[in-house]
Amino acid sequence: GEVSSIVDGDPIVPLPQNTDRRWSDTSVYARKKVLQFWVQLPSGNWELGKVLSTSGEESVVKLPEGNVLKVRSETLVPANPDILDGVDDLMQLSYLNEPAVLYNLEYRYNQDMIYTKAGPVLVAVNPFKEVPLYGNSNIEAYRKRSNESPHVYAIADTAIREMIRDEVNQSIIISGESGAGKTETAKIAMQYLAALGGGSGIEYEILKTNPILEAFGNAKTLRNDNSSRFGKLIEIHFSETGKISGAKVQTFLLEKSRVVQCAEGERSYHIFYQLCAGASPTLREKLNLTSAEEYKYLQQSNCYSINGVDDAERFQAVTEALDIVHVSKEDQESVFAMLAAVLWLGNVSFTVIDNENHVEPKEDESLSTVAKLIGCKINELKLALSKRNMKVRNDTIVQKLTLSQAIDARDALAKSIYACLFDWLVEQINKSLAVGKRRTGRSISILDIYGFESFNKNSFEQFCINYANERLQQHFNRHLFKLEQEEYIQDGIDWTRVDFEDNQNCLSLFEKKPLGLLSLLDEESTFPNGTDLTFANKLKEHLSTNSCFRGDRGKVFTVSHYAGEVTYETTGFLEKNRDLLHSDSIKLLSSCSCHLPQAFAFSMLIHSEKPVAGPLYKAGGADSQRLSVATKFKDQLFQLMQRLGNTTPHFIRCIKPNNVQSPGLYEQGLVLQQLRCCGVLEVVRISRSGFPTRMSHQKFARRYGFLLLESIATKDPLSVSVAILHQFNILPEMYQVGYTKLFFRTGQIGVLEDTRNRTLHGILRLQSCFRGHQA
Ligand code: AOV
Ligand code: MG
Repeated sequence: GEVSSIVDGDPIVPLPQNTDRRWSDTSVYARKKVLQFWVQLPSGNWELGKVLSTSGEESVVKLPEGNVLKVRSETLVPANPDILDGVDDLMQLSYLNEPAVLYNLEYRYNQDMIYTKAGPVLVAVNPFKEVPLYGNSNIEAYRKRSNESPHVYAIADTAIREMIRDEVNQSIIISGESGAGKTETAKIAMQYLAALGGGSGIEYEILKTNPILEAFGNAKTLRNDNSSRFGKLIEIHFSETGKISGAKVQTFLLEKSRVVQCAEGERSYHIFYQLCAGASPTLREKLNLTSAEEYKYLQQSNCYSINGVDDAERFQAVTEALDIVHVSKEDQESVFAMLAAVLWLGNVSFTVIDNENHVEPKEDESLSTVAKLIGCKINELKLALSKRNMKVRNDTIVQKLTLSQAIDARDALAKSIYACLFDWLVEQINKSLAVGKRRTGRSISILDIYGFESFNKNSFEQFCINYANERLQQHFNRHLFKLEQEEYIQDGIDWTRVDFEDNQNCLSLFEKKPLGLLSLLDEESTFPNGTDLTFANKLKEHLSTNSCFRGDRGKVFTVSHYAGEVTYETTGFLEKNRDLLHSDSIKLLSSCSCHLPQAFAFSMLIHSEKPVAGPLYKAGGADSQRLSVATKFKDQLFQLMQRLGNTTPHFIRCIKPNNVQSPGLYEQGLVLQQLRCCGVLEVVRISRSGFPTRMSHQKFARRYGFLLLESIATKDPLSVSVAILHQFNILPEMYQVGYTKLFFRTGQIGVLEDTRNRTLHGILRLQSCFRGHQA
């Protein structure tokens, strides 16, 4: 375009494959007249500087505040001319280097332009404040295409158009670190789709799934006051006329452990605090509810409120949302009863009854309230929390529980009730949103999965979350890099291969059988004598040859993820992976008089891998047959990848500009690290130097053939295509003709589309004139 011609010569920085110096090679520019350079200060931040003099290998540069600095010439990175400040697609930058990209995003960010394109990918920088970019008038502007600046709305709009045009399902895949803005972005995309309307208020219902799922599945963490503790895929279905016809929510691996324990300064799931703060006096009495501060499960993190959030108000919003997705008032009350039961379970304490440390639950208010809320006899609850039926050969023996076993049994019950409740709610939501029988249309799926996590202490949850992120990263890589290049090569296009960082090695580390992280975890989980330490030792014994793995001392190992190294501590891995709920507890739930516990027990049983032989609730035995948590998660993930594989993906990369959730603060180092690990820069480079738009000869001929002014002798699609290209004077360097497809540089097809649309409108107008004339 006009701007890029301002700087002469080859605009693309050649990328040496060796990573660290990739952007610092300035040899190409040494000969050129670049006015400004980026200078890296000792802090790591980049600043614009003017070169005053160069002698030998050193240059003297002047910084904006007047400071003069002597630096090694080769560390100077050329800066773009001012006219390119804040371009809305990084592809337009003449000098595409790290500081230039950082500066461009920051420049836009400071003006509340939080969205920027990076070729085909949308980059969203979290503003941590309200920005005037949303709402109906903005939606309208994107629908009419009168606003073309990068936006989630624009992505959603493209997805709709491509769904209709290509008759292919679409997906919007949102990724980024914890707190980067994925969930908000997903909601913004849903808003746009919902604005298309449906009928019978289905679109409104779809939007209302958000407050429900967030109340039950989000919590305050140290990174994010509203952190999603589950992954979510929402599939929105459209009728043939492009109206919303229904939706389906799928969730992934809810972090159950949070129900019974969470770290200082974090909170358990929002709904607990909302219930305690917002329940009506009648409900409080029914559930024997007290304040959040009275519950042990909520006490341990010593954090009850979130700045700027009114839990009582949120509770009203959640109940209204439940009304809208048709959860009856009775069912809602049962849901709240389950929540109260979980809270009261946490308060159940034990007394030691003999000198072998065997215990019994204290018969107090907590115990009796739990029994009342789930609908069982106090004695049955007592038994389930203090004894275990074990099957030894053909006999059943009763084993008394020690204090720590009893606490585990209690916590396992609380976690299971909560997790089942969550699943049950998702099921109700899905029933309410169900697509009618005449399901003929297409769908757009929005994926909002927990971001890559790396804490000081990383456990099983981070292990699973980061594994999922590796899978998604591969999907991204595959799609944007591999497919891109393979397609050029297959179609006989001249293309110089670009290497990119593949994460297959890390994925193999997780998935290889029998010697991979997941297999070894499952194996150790089934050994009666397996412990977190024997597990760690096994990993070291078998995996040390993989370059992504490092065994550290004791129960610690480190994985080199695409986004950085994470050190995991195996404490609790086996237990969380086994996720045993003893059959006595299942039996207890199944015998309850309330319908939710019964439903939970039922779903736990049918989700066991093999049906339990003999009497339905045979004591003992059944536990070992359940699929491990990691394996279930892996299966879900594979299904997800398969589903996504059949869609046209649209990627949104969310960036967190600071770690303190505050507006206006843009930390270069933090942003850079995220840009690097999600491959945004490589994408831009490939896209710009390549031919990102492509269309088969047939399709091209069909779509634009009618625009030909002169008819040509042959109907052969290739010849028609070439004739069209000539008629529109498309410059030869702007396209390539492959064996099966045409490849275009960015923006080229837009010109043709505009002409096509104008012509079509002209024809329609003529037709309606004609009809009017006839009438
Ligand atoms: P996440 O989904 O990526 O984290 P969220 O979407 O929850 O992150 O965003 C975190 C917070 O950033 C939100 O609660 C908002 O306060 C703010 N925010 C994000 N996007 C916007 C926006 N477009 N406009 C205004 N504020 C925004 V996690 O689920 O923790 O991985 O697990
Ligand atoms: Mg989230």
